Amino acid sequence: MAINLQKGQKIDLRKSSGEALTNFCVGVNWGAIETTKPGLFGIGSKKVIEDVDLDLSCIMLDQNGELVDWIYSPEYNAWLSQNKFPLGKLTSNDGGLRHSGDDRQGDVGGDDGLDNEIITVDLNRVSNNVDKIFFFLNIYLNQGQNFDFSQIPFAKIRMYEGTPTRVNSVFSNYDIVTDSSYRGKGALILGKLYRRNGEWKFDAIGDPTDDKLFIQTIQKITQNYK
Ligand SMILES: [Ca+2]
Ligand SMILES: [Ca+2]
Repeated sequence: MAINLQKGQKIDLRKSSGEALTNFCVGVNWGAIETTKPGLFGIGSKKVIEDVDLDLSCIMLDQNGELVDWIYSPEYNAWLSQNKFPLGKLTSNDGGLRHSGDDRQGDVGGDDGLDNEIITVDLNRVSNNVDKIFFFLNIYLNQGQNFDFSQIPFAKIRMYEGTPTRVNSVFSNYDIVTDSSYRGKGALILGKLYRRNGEWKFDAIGDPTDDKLFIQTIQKITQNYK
């Protein structure tokens, strides 16, 4: 049975068999905003699809809270380079975490049952100096767009065993849009994997923030969540 996570809930990464969960996917599933508008002269109606670009990222901190590695989209590298920030990449240096790539639209025509951005985790490969891995989500607004989490038809996070295109067994679910505290917010600190007494655990932080850029979310995490 999958665990339905509540904000702030801390869980052990143990399957019902008692075995440690070490290989899994952290996936976010969401929909594009679809509305029906009346046609010209009020004749008929037409469907308008507004793309929703969410970006799932993570950063790795050591025991002292220092940033040691990161995964975020390389799509922003030109801007990152201009502003002297580290460039985006989709794989951690130790190879323990891999991102499936940027989805800029969300599901059209309802939930397709698969996650749109996924970070595949192999905890056995994570470098010994990584003590915490924070996952976070940012809304990227294209020019002329203005919406927040409450307007996205659905947005859910889950941890599951499988691959980006195959879900074998869901370990935990976390429904974002039903939480009213996410109204008007553009970013969300989802949760962290952390080491405790030689085992990995997960804390579903679930804190929304006003950040417009993922760089701001990274700064917030490294300043306030060590
Ligand atoms: Ca995206
Ligand atoms: Ca989907």
